[in-house]
Amino acid sequence: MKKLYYVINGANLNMLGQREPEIYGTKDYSFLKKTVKNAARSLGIRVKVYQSNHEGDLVDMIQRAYLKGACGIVINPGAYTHTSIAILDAVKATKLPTVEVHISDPDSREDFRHVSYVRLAAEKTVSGHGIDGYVEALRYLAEK
Ligand code: CA2
Repeated sequence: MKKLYYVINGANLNMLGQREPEIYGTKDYSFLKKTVKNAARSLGIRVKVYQSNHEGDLVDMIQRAYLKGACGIVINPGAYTHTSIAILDAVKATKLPTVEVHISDPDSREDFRHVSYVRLAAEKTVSGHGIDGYVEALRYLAEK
């Protein structure tokens, strides 16, 4: 049975490609999904790709990754990165290897984006590599 990984995206990532292309690029969320699924196929793993604008739904999905026996999580919580202790606690509770991904590089943007709660539970952070950052994160987890 192929190993399963969860790729979880938070607030506003469904809007990719529709606004602020200078920050987030021109590719839309369906391209992101397709890219992640193609990468999973070539890495020989299974992925569940999920997006929600609601913090509690993201917590539910992190818990589900654990309950379904996933081997790791790739997560871009969107702006919840900078605010959500609930997401941090959920990731910590799963004890699953987790990679934090950001399409942009939040550390070179506004000060309020410099704090990341989820980073405290993440093994690795990939920032500023666009959608390719998700592939990098999945490859890291799959090759562990
Ligand atoms: O760079 C990232 O991936 C972020 O997690 C994206 C978040 C932002 O709040 C974080 O600081 C960094 C924003 C999600 C995307 O928001 C969009 C809004 C309008 C159009 C396109 C994307």
